[in-house]
Amino acid sequence: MVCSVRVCGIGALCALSLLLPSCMPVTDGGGGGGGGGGGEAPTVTLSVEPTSLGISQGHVEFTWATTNATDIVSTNFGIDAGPLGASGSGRAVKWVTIAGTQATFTITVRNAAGQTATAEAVVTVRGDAVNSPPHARCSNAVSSGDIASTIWSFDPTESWDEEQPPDTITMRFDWTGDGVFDTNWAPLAVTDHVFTEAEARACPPVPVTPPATAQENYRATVKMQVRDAAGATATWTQGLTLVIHSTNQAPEPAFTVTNPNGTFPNGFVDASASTDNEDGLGGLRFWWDWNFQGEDFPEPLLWTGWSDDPTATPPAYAGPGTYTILLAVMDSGGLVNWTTRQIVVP
Ligand SMILES: [Ca+2]
Ligand SMILES: [Ca+2]
Repeated sequence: MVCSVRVCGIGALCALSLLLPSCMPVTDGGGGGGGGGGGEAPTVTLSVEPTSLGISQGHVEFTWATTNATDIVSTNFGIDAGPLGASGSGRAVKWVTIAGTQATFTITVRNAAGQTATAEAVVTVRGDAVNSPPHARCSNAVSSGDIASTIWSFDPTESWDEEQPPDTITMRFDWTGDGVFDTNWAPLAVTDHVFTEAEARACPPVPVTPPATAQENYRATVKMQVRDAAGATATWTQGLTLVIHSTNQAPEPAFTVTNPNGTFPNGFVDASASTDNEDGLGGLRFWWDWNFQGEDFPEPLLWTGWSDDPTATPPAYAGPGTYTILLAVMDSGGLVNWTTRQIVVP
């Protein structure tokens, strides 16, 4: 009854679709009049992408989600009736032909007690012959793994195009997200990749906090581009964490406070005394918390604002008191260590 349960690959489109006629659940009192304790009434939502086609026929992608439903009773877009399976959701790309200016597609589901619910989605005809870019779809279940041994498997075979069949779509991959594609154009197919150390080190490091001192993490942004027969392209991306096991040691942070009893910001701090087994000072980055209050450090959301400059100027403090300054230092391998000092503001 409510259009709130959705399964969708693109969050923004999901949210948007709540406002569009493409997502129109319909209540259907259904055949479940009596129902001997058959549980809650079923719900179903249906959305379609795109919501308009240039001409009167083409591929569209249906996505549906249900609650309390056990079976699909019927659809008018070519999905067989039958059990929903465990997920209560699904998708299908179908070739549709629209008579007139729009078509309404429906799905009806039911629960074990026989109560039914129906949802609708509408596709209109724009009346232009503009080629639409393909829809990039790819799945990969592994988000983090070791270089040289983890096999990442990317499945782009659900990519599709509004005008042309999937076997006309080609794909290519950029493993590190540097904009240089590492594979040639090829037909859609499951593609495996094992990252090398060089590929990992070409990606931005991710902070790793001790005691995981024998590990370096890097963040790869994999890009898969698909191209339709007319040359239009679309791109899918996914961030992966690549792990290198190494002997890298965490840095040893140290800093001095000048004018510790003065009123900041007249003073400044200097972390130039920080050291690292593998990196010189120039290979280190610095992060400050000017008023550390014993939070559950480190908080990953706080890993922003890294500076290459070991010196900094604290802000003005609110009033007299004892404050704790925390310095975190990250080396070129992403290993982080930290230390604190107290200052007295009179
Ligand atoms: Ca196309
Ligand atoms: Ca190091």
